[in-house]
Amino acid sequence: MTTADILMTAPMMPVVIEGLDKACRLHRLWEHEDRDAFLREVGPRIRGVATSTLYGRLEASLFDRLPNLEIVSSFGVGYDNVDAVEAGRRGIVVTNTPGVLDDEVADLTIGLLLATLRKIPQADRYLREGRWLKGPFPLSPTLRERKVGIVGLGRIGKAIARRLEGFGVSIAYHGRTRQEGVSYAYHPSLLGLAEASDVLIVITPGGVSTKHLINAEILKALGSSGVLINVARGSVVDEQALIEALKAGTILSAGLDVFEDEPRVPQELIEMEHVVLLPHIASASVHTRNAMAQLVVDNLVSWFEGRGPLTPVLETPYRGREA
Ligand code: NAP
Ligand code: 8YV
Repeated sequence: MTTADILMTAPMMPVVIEGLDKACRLHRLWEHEDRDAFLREVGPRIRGVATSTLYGRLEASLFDRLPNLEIVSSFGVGYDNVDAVEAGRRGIVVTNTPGVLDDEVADLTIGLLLATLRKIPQADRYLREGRWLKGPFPLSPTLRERKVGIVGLGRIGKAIARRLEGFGVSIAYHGRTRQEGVSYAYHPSLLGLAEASDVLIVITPGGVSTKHLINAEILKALGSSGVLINVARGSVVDEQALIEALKAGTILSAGLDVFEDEPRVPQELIEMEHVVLLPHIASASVHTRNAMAQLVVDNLVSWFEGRGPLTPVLETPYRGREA
């Protein structure tokens, strides 16, 4: 138990609430009608924030209200919900939840890829609607002999690639740097990877540096038998360009777990039969979400016990601190 005051901006999983209730003094911002007055009162005492990618962006203006803030512990490996550069400028550490979700997200990605190619949700609808009684489900495209390109061969990208090896497909990747210790073909240009692939799996971080990386030109290069799988962030794909490409047959189909304006999904995508759409569930099993939640707690506890953060993000590396 530490004496630290921690602010939670919106209700998180029970593992986080119960863990922080035990470990420190937890303040629940959402329970206060007059949040402004509440922040005026407790803001100067707050030393830690627990937040989640589920709640949209944690505005840097909140930092102004918390002058003694030391650490932001964010739920999710992606942390485009927190202005980590501004946090770093102010000496605030940001932590995320890497590693504990790699296998879950990779499993779901393979499931989404197969569902998209073999039209599994469409076939399920076909049976339920009684259409099988009138004739067999039409033959589908295949994963056989496909060339898969992974955009972002990081922790999760590598877990996806390892699974794909078992499917006997060719695997290549693009990122800003060549990865050590892998034998997959490296494409320094995304356009080059798209031209060489007929499946693109996108698993980069979100944020400004990857905004609309997948645009009309990349989709054209992927080609008319090409399939796009996006499990990264909606912002990485130009959604309007994707809709146009799907309508025009510039690419064959898409499997999407993430969207530009979640939870709103363009009606044009919803009405398309040749796409598979998921409500951002890649890490969403009880097992994995609990592991992520525990890491949110563990980062705060470790920090306030003077052991430093467990998983600080790149923009706020831990360089030790005064006891
Ligand atoms: P990671 O280990 O940091 O890997 C990210 C990879 O993306 C790196 O290989 C990096 O390589 C590459 N990358 C970064 N910026 C790039 C750019 N501008 N162009 C091309 N490649 C770029 O992260 P991770 O743990 O694998 O997670 C990746 C992302 O997946 C998260 O940030 C999150 O957005 C997303 N995600 C989504 C879900 C979901 O529920 N759908 C779940 C978990 C994660 P270089 O630095 O060499 O470019
Ligand atoms: C979660 C994610 O769905 O970790 C990420 O970056 O996108 C997912 O694991 C998300 O963090 C829920 O808050």
